[in-house]
Amino acid sequence: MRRVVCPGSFDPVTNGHLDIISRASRLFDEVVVAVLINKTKKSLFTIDERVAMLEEVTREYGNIRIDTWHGLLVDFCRQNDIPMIVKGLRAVSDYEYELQMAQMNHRMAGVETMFMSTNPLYSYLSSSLMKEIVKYRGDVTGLIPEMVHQRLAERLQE
Ligand code: COD
Repeated sequence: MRRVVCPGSFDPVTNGHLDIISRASRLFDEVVVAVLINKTKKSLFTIDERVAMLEEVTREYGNIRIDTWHGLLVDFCRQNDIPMIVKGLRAVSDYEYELQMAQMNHRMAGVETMFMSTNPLYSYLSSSLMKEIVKYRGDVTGLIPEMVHQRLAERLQE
């Protein structure tokens, strides 16, 4: 079975994430979306809330599994028999850090990284920007799923 992992914080999932996940779902038998637990990073949604949103918005693809992990991504890959990571590259600024991680992950465990160029519709999109714009009631139409928009608005405007 050809399996790939799409890792991230997903706080919350955006249409940029979904674009990469859906494209990967057409290339691999199974895409494992791994929500990485980073206790030093302050998040808006709990891990369970992020997982629930991801499950809801990826259900239509049919070959997505959502999981969580605390620790090195390569250990998750080893444990789940996953030989490849998929990442979206938004801009040159993403590239240097992503390249460094890809090389380190390959050195540590022989895990490969596949980079997909971001859909230009979403190249300026990040979870942080979505939080800021929704907080001040800005327009995020087409940038996050409607259900995510509702939960963000509830959380940020409560
Ligand atoms: N368009 C396309 N792709 C996008 C977009 C967009 N608009 N936004 C995000 N993405 C993709 C990127 O590939 C990004 O890496 C991924 O989605 C996740 O994005 P975020 O913002 O949810 O998550 P990050 O950047 O906080 O996640 C970083 C990781 C958790 C993936 C990384 O830190 C990691 O692998 N940590 C594990 C610990 C580890 O193994 N460390 C050693 C590394 S050598």
